[in-house]
Amino acid sequence: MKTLAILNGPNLDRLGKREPEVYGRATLADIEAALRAEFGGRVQLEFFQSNHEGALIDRINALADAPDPKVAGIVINPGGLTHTSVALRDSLVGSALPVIEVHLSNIHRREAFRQHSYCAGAAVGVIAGLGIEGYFAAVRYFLRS
Ligand code: DHK
Repeated sequence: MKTLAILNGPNLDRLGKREPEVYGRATLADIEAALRAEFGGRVQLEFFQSNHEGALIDRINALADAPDPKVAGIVINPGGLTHTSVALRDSLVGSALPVIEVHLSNIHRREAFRQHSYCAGAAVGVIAGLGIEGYFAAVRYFLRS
């Protein structure tokens, strides 16, 4: 069975409470439960959330250095680090693992500063604006690829 890492960055621990009109009412625990319910028998899902850039980078580097079989892919919502972090991008590129970047909101309809993603260049694909469906679509992609 494949293993996928589902990584979430800063402030995504407050999903459900934080700007629900933008990010929805589902909590991160709700998303994890829904993904496990949908895909549990078909793929092993490893969830990790941190508000700290370095902790995310440490996790990605550990995934990259893990003995084979490594995770089959990374689904990451980098939160605000999307728009700021060269270091996170470098870690994703350096991992040589396939990455899908997910955003709950459509970052391209929002403030100008959200319309550039440092991480997108490290990703095979980017999903934005589909709410929690974006995580489902990303996992489905890895299951089929
Ligand atoms: C989540 C965040 O926390 C923001 O900083 C990004 C992203 C957008 C999202 O839509 O999931 O700009």
